[in-house]
Amino acid sequence: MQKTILITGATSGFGKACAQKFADNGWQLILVGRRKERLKEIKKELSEKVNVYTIPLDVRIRKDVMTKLSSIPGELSQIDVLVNNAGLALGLEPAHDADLDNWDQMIDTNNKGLVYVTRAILPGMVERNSGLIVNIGSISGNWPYPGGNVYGATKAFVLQFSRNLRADLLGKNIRVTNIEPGLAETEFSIVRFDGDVEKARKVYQNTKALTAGDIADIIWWLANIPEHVNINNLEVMPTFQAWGPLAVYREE
Ligand code: NDP
Ligand code: 8X3
Repeated sequence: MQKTILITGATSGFGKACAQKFADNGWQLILVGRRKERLKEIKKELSEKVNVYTIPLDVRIRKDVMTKLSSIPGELSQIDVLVNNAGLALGLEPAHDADLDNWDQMIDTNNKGLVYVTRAILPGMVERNSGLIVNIGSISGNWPYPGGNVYGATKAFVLQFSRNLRADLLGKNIRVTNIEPGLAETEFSIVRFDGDVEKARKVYQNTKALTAGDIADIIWWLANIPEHVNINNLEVMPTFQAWGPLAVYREE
């Protein structure tokens, strides 16, 4: 039987690359994102290969998540893999200068949206006693950096939520993996810097960041390892990224 993957945040970056990877391998796709035009374009391209169902949806709106995800057509409703990827960072200001609306949006998307989608899809997986949930966390959930304040905290939540899902699902044939990417060139920094493409470009300048395809390849691998193997957590950085020393403030 043809397998089905549901990807949130499928209009760009990791999510879009993941849609392409699974379509190339014959999986049916359910693609979620806010930008309808992008969903339309991706559907047009990928439905030449596979069955594609798009859901224009803002994952922050609980009622819409529950309604739209419960009305997926029958032939697609048995979801084998859920990729909770929709998310964003907004701003890089220190906490005392940060915009509270940005904080709200990150928490609402990266955490509340992710748990709504999980809660909508998980009962079907439990009923079928089968499934894989891939949550997209971040190295920022493990390693603090200036300006990472709420964004990093939302990703620490994703890590702990993933582990707690594992605890709840013990005895069931359902796997949960938290992937924690480091520097990866997508639209992430353009969003973080409110559309400032030049500032975003500098983040990836003169280095070799991860690509969206690298993360899609990892998700494909996770979907294909034996069902009795659960990768709990997978932190992945570009070779050209590592930790610096701890910072020490010194008076002049
Ligand atoms: P992109 O900006 O390229 O993609 C983000 C995706 O999330 C878009 O498809 C966007 O779609 C979707 N999205 C954002 N808000 C919502 C919402 N409210 N409802 C539905 N969809 C939403 O960035 P990435 O591909 O890099 O990011 C994907 C995930 O990876 C995020 O969770 C990010 O935090 C995480 N990550 C990114 C890293 C990086 O360096 N790039 C590193 C570590 C983690 P639309 O706007 O159409 O709704
Ligand atoms: C994205 C990686 O280091 O910019 O989650 O926070 S980082």
